[in-house]
Amino acid sequence: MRTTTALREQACQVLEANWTGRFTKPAPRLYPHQWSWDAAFIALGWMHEDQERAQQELRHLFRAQWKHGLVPHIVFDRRARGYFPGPGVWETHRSPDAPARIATSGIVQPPVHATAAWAIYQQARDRSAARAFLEELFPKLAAWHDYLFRERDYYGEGLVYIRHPWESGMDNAPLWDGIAQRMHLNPGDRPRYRRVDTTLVAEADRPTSAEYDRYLYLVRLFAEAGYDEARIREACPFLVQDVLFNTLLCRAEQDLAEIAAELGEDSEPFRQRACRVAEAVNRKLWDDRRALYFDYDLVLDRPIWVRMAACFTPLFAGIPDGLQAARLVSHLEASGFFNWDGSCYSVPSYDPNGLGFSPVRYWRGPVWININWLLIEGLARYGYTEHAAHLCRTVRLLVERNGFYEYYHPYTGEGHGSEQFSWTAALVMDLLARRPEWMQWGVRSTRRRAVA
Ligand code: 2M8
Repeated sequence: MRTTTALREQACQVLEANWTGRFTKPAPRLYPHQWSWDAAFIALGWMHEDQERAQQELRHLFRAQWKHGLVPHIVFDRRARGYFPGPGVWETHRSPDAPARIATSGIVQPPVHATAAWAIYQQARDRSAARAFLEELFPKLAAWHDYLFRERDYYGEGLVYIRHPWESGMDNAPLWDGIAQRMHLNPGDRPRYRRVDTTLVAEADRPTSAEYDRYLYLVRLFAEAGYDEARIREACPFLVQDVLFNTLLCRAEQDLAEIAAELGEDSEPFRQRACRVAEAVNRKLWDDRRALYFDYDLVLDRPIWVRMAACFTPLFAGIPDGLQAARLVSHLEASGFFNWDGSCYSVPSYDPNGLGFSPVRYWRGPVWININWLLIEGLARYGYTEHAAHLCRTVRLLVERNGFYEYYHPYTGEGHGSEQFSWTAALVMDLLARRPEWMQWGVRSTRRRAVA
């Protein structure tokens, strides 16, 4: 067992090693640029160690914001090499809204940024620097959320859609299998490319080539449409109202309302939007019979009944009422997602009993620390402290025994994907700082045994 101080120092070393002087890479070699939701999670770790770097992380990302508010999922670092697909594939110069001097992708990732900005402000030692940071970021965050509601909630339902699996952050989740099967690619539709990821980590850990063909097909469709949202909406075979994305947007609107109030601005519009999203998630994505939230496929006009750990995350934004929350927690315990007895490191990304579950392949089963962090905070929000503490201890065990990996085998705990992964380190730093009692090794669970 390592002391808390030693673990925190090791986590901090991961962030330090991935710090480029301008932003933090998600991983040393596999991800050499800046990613959008990674930046927010990474800032949540830096804020305990170095307030300036936490602020810098988000400033760097928002410098690449598009004119109409879109925050790109990747901000390319001109000095870095060895990532595919790079700027030449995205061709964002076809859009009048893309920044002229900064190379970016043309899709988004879940909006965790207002949540990170508000947390940084609350933790800040240098209050005046934090206030200046909030003042600078506030209009950019508002423009980001406005873009989402304007362009992605086209039907005014209170739910935004994503238009690429990468926009969910859960790239090859079984959620998208049905849509991928509907995307019949003719020989001419299959882009020619060479992947880099499978030269850096095990091929068995990563998405398949058939999945990559479809990711790139969609990217080409966006580029050919000049990134015009109306044209994309007409042609795109992938339009999904995702539970995780909308949950994080709902929470981000709540946090933006806090920021607005702190700055003396009108917070009401943000609060109202947060309530609208929460109501819409409950109205359209909640399945009362199955007691779970499900994504919705707008192209086929029907729910996607695939059970991911992300289906439980509305707890993070306070979306379910008390009864729904109790049913969600029962469901979590009764399924293979949550194990008091140590038979599985909780919580795997995908239902261990689901079709196509894999303990090692990317978003098809392994344990991801960011999803667990969201569940820990969500369970704590509703008073399920034993469950939250149990997850904290399993997170600690995973990193202590195996290091700061991108994801973990749910049965052996073995690390997969990239080592020295930034958001794993950052979120462990955050839990050690804010949830110290739950992160204590050896603290006896008040109920049954933690993973042993
Ligand atoms: C993964 O996604 C990228 C594409 O965006 C990739 O596989 O190349 C995902 O896990 C995503 O959620 C994450 O933000 C990104 C960087 O960590 O890697």
